[in-house]
Amino acid sequence: MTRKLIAGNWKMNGSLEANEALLRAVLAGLPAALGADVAVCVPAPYLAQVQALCQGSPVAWGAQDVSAHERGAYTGEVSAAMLCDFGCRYVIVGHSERRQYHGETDEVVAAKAQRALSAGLTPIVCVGETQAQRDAGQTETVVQRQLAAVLQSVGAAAAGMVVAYEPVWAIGTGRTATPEQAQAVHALLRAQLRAALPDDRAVRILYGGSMNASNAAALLAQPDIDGGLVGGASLKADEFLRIVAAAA
Ligand code: G2H
Repeated sequence: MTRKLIAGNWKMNGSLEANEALLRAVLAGLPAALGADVAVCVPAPYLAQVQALCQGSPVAWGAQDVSAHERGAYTGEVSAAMLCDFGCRYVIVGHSERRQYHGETDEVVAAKAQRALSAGLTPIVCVGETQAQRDAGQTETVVQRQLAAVLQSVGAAAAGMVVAYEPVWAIGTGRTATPEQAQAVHALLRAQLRAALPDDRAVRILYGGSMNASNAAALLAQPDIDGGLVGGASLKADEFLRIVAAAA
């Protein structure tokens, strides 16, 4: 069975003081024999702090975005090499909040995934449909188009990435996809990966969207759900630890 990955997405939350308290509580609460991979994706200014706190622990860390460019005159951007300098293993790309508020297209997301893979990072590539798209019966078309853009751009290197299915209507709303709804989309994505890669199980497919301690076990029990990308619930140590326990 694929080892599951539980990745926290702190979004634009935190402070030096709050991060330290949160991470110390998470590190203290993890079991010695951890049965899942755990990571936190944090705001870029806190990478050095998180690296110092998590180095040598079972918790990996990463960022929430990366530039599509290698270096140069791109004010405000953070390059993949810079993330590597701070020990990042993961970087989220194409989160719906980036697509929605920053106009990231499938092509931009693919370029970011490519840049991350070239630098040795594991991109967590997010796909997902809006409520209007779901209502219009376009879920399949939308998520497959979003994933296809990345697969076409990165080719066989896609084996080094993680995919996250995050239905936009379930993000931060408290409205989770049912395990069956999520599984149906994960199975589609799995089939698409299977057609593109020799070992489709090499790519973990996470579910994201109001995952919490109460719904995690049922979601993670689905055959094609390989973990979770956890937003709000990753900001509470106890809640996050219970999600990790459900995955282990
Ligand atoms: C979806 C998720 C984390 P939340 O964005 O990426 O956030 O769990 O708060 O819905």
